[in-house]
Amino acid sequence: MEDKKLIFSGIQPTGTFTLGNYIGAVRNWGPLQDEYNCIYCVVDMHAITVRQDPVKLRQNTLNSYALLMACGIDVEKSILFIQSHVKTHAELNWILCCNTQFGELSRMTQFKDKSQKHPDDINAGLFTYPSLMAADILAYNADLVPVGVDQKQHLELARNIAQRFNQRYGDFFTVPEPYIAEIGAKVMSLQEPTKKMSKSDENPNACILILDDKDTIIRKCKRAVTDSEAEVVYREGKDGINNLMTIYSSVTGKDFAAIEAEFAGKGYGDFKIAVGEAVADHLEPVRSEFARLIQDKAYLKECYTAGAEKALRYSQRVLNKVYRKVGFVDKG
Ligand code: ATP
Ligand code: LTN
Repeated sequence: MEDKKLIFSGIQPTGTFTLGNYIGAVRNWGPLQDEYNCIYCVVDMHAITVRQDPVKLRQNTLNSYALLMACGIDVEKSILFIQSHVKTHAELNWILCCNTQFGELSRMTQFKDKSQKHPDDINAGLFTYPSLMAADILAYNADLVPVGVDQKQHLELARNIAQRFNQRYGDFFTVPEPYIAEIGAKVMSLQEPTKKMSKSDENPNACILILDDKDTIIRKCKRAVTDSEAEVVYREGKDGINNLMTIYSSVTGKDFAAIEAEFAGKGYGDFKIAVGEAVADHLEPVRSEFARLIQDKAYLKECYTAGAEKALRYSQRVLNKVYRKVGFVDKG
């Protein structure tokens, strides 16, 4: 276990995962398990930086945990847990907040976007969200963080926080690297293909959810906004088609040249149906595995309890050293 590099990533339980979450992040997490030591987390503490209905949050958190398993995370190989079960994250967050600058947090585009979306609740947690994310990662001294491209700025800040701490208190934290897929790091909205596909989009046709049934997926693909041409080619300015080609490529493994050849002389209608079918077929095993897992609440509880214990053991050792470094008195 010791020589392999360590991977950490997390996902918010703010709803069912979209195809964007899946292609950009979660689907890559399973295959990493053999090469790396992996720690994955459902970040419920991050989710409450925007208002959540408590009943739904609990349900979404359990669903997200089961979904991660259904997407290929094996609890025998990886540590999989729920963030609020492991107190070291909040404790390290405080130390890191004291090493994060107001100016740095003010520049975060996610903070600006979410403040604009929820002008009546620009809370301190939303502002310090990136410090908690840094705590998630640094509590395990992770080397690599697999995320979609939208999280790059947060990761850059986590690196700055780690470097600043190391300068102030002596080398300690590993400075984490982002790990971003070449294709599909930013899946776009089906309705506004210049915007990222997001769980919290109000237009249900804008995103494919990974638990959507086949008909729904095909219907959403058919309605996807494209352009007024009729050529399935990957080219600047064809945002809608580029996005559908990216999706199709991600689920079939075909490259853009092969896709262009396959649909030469055919219209967008045929292409959209093919994309919908390929996505639905690809997601079918995830859907059925999720349906099986979510029935067995006792088993899920066993898994997340064991995951939290392992995560705590690991991160407590790191936190103890941090406390010593900053000058807190040993509890003994
Ligand atoms: P919300 O809409 O609630 O802000 P979200 O859909 O952006 O949520 P997160 O939980 O914030 O999802 O992100 C989980 C992971 O999925 C992150 O690694 C993020 O980079 C990735 N991700 C999210 N949306 C996309 C997308 N459209 N394309 C590629 N990756 C994405
Ligand atoms: N901010 C991330 C979720 C997240 C995360 C993390 C990702 C919280 N903590 C640690 C990687 C590593 C997002 O996806 N919005």
